[in-house]
Amino acid sequence: MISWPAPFLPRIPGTGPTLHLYDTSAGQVRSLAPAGRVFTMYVCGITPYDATHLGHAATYVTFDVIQRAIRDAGHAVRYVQNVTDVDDPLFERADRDGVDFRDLARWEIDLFREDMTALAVLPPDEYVGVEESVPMIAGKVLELLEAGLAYRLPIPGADGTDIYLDLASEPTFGKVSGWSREEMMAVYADRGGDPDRPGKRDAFDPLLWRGARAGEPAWDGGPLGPGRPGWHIECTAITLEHLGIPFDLNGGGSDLVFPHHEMSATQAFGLHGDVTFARHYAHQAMVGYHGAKMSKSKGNLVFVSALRRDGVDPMVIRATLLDHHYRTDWEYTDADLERATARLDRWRAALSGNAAAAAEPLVATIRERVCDDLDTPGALAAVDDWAQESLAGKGTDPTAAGVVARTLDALLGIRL
Ligand code: 5CA
Ligand code: ZN
Repeated sequence: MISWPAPFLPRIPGTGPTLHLYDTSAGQVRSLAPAGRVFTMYVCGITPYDATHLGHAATYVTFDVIQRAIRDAGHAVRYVQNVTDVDDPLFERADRDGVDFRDLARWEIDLFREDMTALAVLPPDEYVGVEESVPMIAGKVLELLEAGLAYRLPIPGADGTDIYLDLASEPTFGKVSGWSREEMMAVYADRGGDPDRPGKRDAFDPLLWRGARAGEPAWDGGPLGPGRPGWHIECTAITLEHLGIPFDLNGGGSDLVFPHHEMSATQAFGLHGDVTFARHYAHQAMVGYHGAKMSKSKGNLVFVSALRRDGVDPMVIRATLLDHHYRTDWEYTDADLERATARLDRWRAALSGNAAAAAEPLVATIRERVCDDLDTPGALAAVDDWAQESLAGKGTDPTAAGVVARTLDALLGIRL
């Protein structure tokens, strides 16, 4: 499917350093550069049954800053993102509202595109829906079945079968999260797993193909029978098809570490025989609101589109997100927006003076802060210092403002 328009990426003097980023799988900060000619990244996309909230926006802005840092270091980037437009929550919401699930998905994807455009997020090179990929994904499930790595289970009370991956045949299971089985079990059912399904060989075996049920949308699965893909196999298959493995960076919110990214990698081993799926895993911490993780199922949401409708400058939203380190959970309050609004006002004032403090040290500090595990709050604080100095009349450089404005745009995605 089409993604959204790419914002202009201004050129700035020099080249940035190598990005250092925490790798969830290694449990430490590691340098991140393309293993091949082009940096390859896959970030898990939305399930389009509701509008983009600040938690989603935090995730996509974080990976946007990563992409900008990789480009600033002189590398080309190839970026793939999926859309989970075939899944239970989408069908349930569509049923509740009496609309076709395809219409609901189309509206929400359109809104997401608008939000991403307003937030100046660089679009993926390939934006891939599940519905348009069902035959390809079904082909991968069939491969696993024919290789003896998956098994069928009868659907209780109906014809047909579901298909599960046999984790006993997957030696890499557990390597992405590094979690114990107890830690996995504590979240598995909440995150879409079905540990108690009778007949499963292992409680964690992931669903690869859900056979058709009455009242549920289903697609032709050829030898698999009618049905639809499970959640994790969609990201494995789309990655294999559109990016290839191993690839440089797999990302999403921290709620995807287990089971989603664990299973995505495990299934790829079964299909490709390569022990490495992604070379590096990064995860955005959870953004909360009113005491809980912002989530569509809980309904405690602050929508990007609602803020925009209320007249909030999308750059204020972006600056709010960047003022929180990506690895720290945080809770949104209205004070966040007020702080960011005042901050961008000061920056604009400093940028519109006749002379400002020198740009080069600030450009170097922003690069250094961003490349130190994405210390975006530190980068914003450095801009504050520069603005304060400039507004105090200490700067004498008439060209600095232009360089600083282009740097804020290129590295942080903040257009003023
Ligand atoms: N379609 C799947 C991924 S394949 C999915 O998780 N969709 S989602 O709509 O629920 O979330 C979209 C992205 O936002 C995911 O990367 C998810 O990890 C991230 N996300 C969801 N809620 C939050 C939150 N409260 N804070 C930060 N990131 C979040
Ligand atoms: Zn995914």
